[in-house]
Amino acid sequence: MSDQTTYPVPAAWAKRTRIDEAAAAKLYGRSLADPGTYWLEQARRLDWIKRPEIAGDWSFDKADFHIRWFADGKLNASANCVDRHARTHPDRVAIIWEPDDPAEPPRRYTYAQLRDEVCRFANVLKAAGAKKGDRVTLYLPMIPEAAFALLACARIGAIHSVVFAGFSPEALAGRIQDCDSSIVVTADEGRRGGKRVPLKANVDAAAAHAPSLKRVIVVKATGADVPMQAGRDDWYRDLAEGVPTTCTPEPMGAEDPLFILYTSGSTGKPKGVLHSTGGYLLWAAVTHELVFDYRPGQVYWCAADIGWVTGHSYIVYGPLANGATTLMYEGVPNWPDASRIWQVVDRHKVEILYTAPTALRALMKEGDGHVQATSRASLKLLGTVGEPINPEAWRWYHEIVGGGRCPIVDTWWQTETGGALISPLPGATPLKPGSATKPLPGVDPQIVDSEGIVQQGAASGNLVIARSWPGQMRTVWGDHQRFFETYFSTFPGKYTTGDGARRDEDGYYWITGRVDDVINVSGHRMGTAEVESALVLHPQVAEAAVVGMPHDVKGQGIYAYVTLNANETGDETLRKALKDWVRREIGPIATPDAIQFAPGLPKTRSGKIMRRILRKIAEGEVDALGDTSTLADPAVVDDLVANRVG
Ligand code: 6R9
Repeated sequence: MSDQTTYPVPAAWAKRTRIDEAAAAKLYGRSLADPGTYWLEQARRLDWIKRPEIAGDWSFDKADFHIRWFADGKLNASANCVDRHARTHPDRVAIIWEPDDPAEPPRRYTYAQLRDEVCRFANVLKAAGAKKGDRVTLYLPMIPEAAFALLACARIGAIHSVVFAGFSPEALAGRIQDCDSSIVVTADEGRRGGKRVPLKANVDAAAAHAPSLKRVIVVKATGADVPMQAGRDDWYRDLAEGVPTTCTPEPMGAEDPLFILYTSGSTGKPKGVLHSTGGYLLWAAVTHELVFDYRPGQVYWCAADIGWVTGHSYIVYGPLANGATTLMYEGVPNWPDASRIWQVVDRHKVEILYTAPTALRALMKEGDGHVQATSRASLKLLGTVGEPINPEAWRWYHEIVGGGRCPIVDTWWQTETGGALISPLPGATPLKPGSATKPLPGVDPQIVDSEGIVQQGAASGNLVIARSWPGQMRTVWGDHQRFFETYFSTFPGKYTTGDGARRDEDGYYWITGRVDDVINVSGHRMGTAEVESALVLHPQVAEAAVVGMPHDVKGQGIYAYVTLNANETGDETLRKALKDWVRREIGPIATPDAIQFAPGLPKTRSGKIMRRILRKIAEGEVDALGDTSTLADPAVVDDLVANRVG
């Protein structure tokens, strides 16, 4: 798994870097030795309405559990991402938008134009009744309006909750209801890889299960004919007509919520991860500059979707807070063909590219020709996020894509962390393929064993973070108890990441994957319980157990064991019906890759499913099932092994 080759900082980078290895070590040391001074100093990069005088104020202990950063400060996130740059550099391009179809022209928005668009959108939301603290759900494709809508919410102090446009009406309805949101912003349709996604129709279907929903604002994206419900639905274009392009930013406390983003956990119901205004924005901005060594004028492209945290922090908030030129791409990496990413790089002279290992593996399979047909001479730095990158994909990215001259920043983080926590600094950190390398300033990771004992030196175990950092999530929406229980009760006094990791003799971290019942499918988190709940809703299904299986493009695939009701038989037709069912219930990313019909599941005498065994079978490691003697009926295992799908 681990590649022992170390890649030194390339000479060209060593020459131009603002932070070399010694400086990085010093910065890191200072951030932990005197966090108060360090963070108040860092906070100066933001424009505050009232500058904070206190930095961190937190305790992870049960008795006094609280997390606050810059609590006496006041600011507005959209003013930081838009207005201050529109004042100093009105004509600098803020957003380059590359459409799905390469035959269409890209669009560009300067900071001055972005300010106008965000203000207009903010005024439309206000007129629709959105106020400070209200939740606004955004269910949008990757169009510029998605960025405007996020920033418009931030401007008026409304809390945005973005729901990935690939999620089903059921998933959307659950997320609208959970945060009691009355406004949804959507589009007629989305476009991805030449295909249409019926977003407005999905909202209509969701509305039946989401009584809190009162207003639907529809952006015209494809011009499709969609039914509009009088009194509930309006075209954004109509509402925006004649609306002023100025809107005073709402003064927000640093601890006021900026957004909610739902993510899968190890239990059935997705959690509404809540982020703060000040700490989150600062973390996104600081890490965007450090990790990507961002310099004004560079074209930077994070090829994620705004529906995921990576899109929030590294398409919108981080880069725009830094006055960057951020590229937003509507489509998919391999359409019309496997050259598209590299063509976009050439077209816009992208210098920094940030994408996911799964996309790289998919493109790698198509052969080097698609890459070599393009120049990519503009590229200076490459990044990855979402899952561990296998050394083979790392080397391909480095040699074939980057021509050996671009460092790769492998950034480890989570929806909960707000931004990168473990990552190389491109001008400072020698790289080891597959390792996210070292913690960023302010981040204090530890490896603990199952008892919570802190391991020193080279070690493996559970990855925890021993102190708070500004970008940390503040609560689970509507369930503060769940927040504490999920993240701070397993190893008291520490933030539990849910990931396993190894630290090598050089202090480099190697993330080994989730230690809980979460599967990482193409860099997206799927709770096994969520897929199981969807399966058992099917009238023919009695019971289901879902585990991860190795998948050469997705990283992990979804393997479902399904027990049918008595008198039902599992055949190909039902298998397909169940896959479609889950796809409809949750969304395409949750579609099982393999379904095995199982007359029984391996259970302990107390009725607990032994997932360890199911995982081994799904992985094909049928000779290493371990101790099965505690099972209520050890014979079920033989059947499972004999009928393995693979
Ligand atoms: C940003 C994001 C978080 C989980 C995380 C871990 C995995 C993310 C990684 C990585 C190894 C990396 N993960 N980045 N594993 N190396 N560079 O992906 O957030 O969707 O919440 O997923 O993804 O397992 O715990 P999120």
